[in-house]
Amino acid sequence: MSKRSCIFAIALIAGVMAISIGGRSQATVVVAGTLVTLDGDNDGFLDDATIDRVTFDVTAGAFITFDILADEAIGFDLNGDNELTRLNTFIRLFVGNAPGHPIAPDGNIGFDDNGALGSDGSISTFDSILNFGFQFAGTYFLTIEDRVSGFAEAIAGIDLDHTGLWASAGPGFATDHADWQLTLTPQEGEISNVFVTAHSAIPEPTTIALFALGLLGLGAARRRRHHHRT
Ligand SMILES: [Ca+2]
Ligand SMILES: [Ca+2]
Ligand SMILES: [Ca+2]
Ligand SMILES: [Ca+2]
Repeated sequence: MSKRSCIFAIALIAGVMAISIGGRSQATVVVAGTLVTLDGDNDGFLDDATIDRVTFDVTAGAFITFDILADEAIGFDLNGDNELTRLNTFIRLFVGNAPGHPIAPDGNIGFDDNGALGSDGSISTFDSILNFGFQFAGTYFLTIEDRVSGFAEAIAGIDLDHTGLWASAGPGFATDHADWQLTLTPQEGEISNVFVTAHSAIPEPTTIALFALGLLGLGAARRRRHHHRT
């Protein structure tokens, strides 16, 4: 390669890099939480488990990687809290409020159970990972549960027939709770307003979840009315 074409090639590569870096306009976000066992259906048994929710906003065209770090299966304290917990995550992606999206609010648009380890230090393929391209800007949410609960349970935030891994994790592992960490990496576009809704401190999750859903419905009705007026 001549000196001139070599310089041209370097300039071309630099230009491409600048474009791809320019597309990554938002930094990675890391959030964490803890699922707990409880008696959610009041049958006298602590055989139910909470399901956490991570809510966020994205720009149109955003492409996000959702990478879970949870299962401390082989004795590594991955999150550095001096205890070992096991969670066999299942994640679901829902539409929150994304105007123009063909799927209704609370509609499920993606999920993952076990997959690649990702780049977050996972040591177990029980950890979930999901890559998703968002055509419509708006608010979405991801639910994090142990194994697979019902669709409605993911929305309500509690698994009423929990058969999860952590309860039988074995000596040295916690049996009443399990920790998770989620890394949200925008490969394209932006992600913002990331927050976790934990159901662990709610005394009667089902009632309050129904109440919250009612409020959401009321809010949606108000928005619809307001929309008609304008
Ligand atoms: Ca129960
Ligand atoms: Ca991972
Ligand atoms: Ca730990
Ligand atoms: Ca899993």
